[in-house]
Amino acid sequence: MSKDLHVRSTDKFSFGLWTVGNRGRDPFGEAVRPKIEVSDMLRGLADIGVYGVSFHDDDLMTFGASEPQRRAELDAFKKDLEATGLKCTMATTNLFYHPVFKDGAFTSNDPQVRKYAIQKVMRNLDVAAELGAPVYVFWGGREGVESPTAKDTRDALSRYAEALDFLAGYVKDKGYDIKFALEPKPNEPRGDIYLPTVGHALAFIETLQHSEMVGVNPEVAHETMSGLSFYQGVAQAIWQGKLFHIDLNDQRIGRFDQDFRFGSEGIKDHFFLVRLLENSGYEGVKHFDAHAYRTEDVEGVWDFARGCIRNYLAFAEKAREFDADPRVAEAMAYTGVAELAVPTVGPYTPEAAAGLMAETFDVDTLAKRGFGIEKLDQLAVDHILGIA
Ligand code: GCO
Ligand code: MN
Ligand code: MN
Repeated sequence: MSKDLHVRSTDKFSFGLWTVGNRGRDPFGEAVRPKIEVSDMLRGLADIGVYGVSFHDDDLMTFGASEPQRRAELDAFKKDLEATGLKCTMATTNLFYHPVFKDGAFTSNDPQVRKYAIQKVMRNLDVAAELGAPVYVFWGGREGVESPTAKDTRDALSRYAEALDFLAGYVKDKGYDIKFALEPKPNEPRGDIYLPTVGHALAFIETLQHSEMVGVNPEVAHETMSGLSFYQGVAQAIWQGKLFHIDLNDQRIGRFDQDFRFGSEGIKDHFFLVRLLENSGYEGVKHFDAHAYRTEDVEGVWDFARGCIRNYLAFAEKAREFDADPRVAEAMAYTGVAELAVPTVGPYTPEAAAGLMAETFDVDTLAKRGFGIEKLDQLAVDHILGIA
């Protein structure tokens, strides 16, 4: 019989409306399942222990609708949130679907499109504030090029930064309690997307006027598409105090953006990722940005959503068992994990420099040390496989 795993009160799981709402459309084929009404989605999510939901402006309010219609759609959503007890944990803008964004939004060559994009975000920031969303995500799927001749990348990045500075100014001016999280992706839909990886985004953020209110929203699939270690990207974001949100899903390396159920592919990677999130004190939501296989009907969508949560909880449990295993503590001590937490030489002073110069190192003896990492890593594998 399958083991029961329970959502803990500290588990803040969230789903985008577009994830369970995904109808299985792809570049080669039509929708394969019916639309799930937002109210049914929220009820279904609440039933499986979800804490919050996120939305694009157009998921909630019909694109181009009149003010009264937008208001009615928003009010209906607020009612559903209240009825289910779900929080609105993140908001974002659809700056990719409408043909107007075919050459980009903040980085379109057309200044009118750029202005329109910024205005679209401002309108949805008002909605985000009304719904109490603490994080606003920027995923620039159309910000990029196929041909490098089409844009000077330096100009594009300047316009990107200008838009974010302007929008941060708007949030501050309005007194909204909202932080921004940039979501990197290397390609798809554009041939090349600006800010392709967590590293690019972290460096770019430092150039922004209000960099303190801007962090990252890394996604498993996106770093994996780049052939990078998602774990290392997330760990560096945490180290820099910039992990404001996270998109959890799964992906095989070297493929198109697959958005698989969390924990269904990269088992070892996900074990270490969940252990990192659990042990680092990350307090943000655990946001699933994935969708069910195209083979699924609505029932399969809920199997998918339950699977995301179940896998996270399973990895969290495995990580706790791993960390509580005395053999792991012993192996870690042998490997010297804690030794790396000790400063090497401390801050520079002329005395410290002189002291270091006076030391001698027995390089041959140092070189003989084995670090015992095979043993340590195998313990992790044993725990993951349930044979520890
Ligand atoms: C993708 C992205 C999107 C964004 C979403 C929120 O590859 O399509 O992951 O799902 O996360 O638009 O900004
Ligand atoms: Mn994605
Ligand atoms: Mn995403």
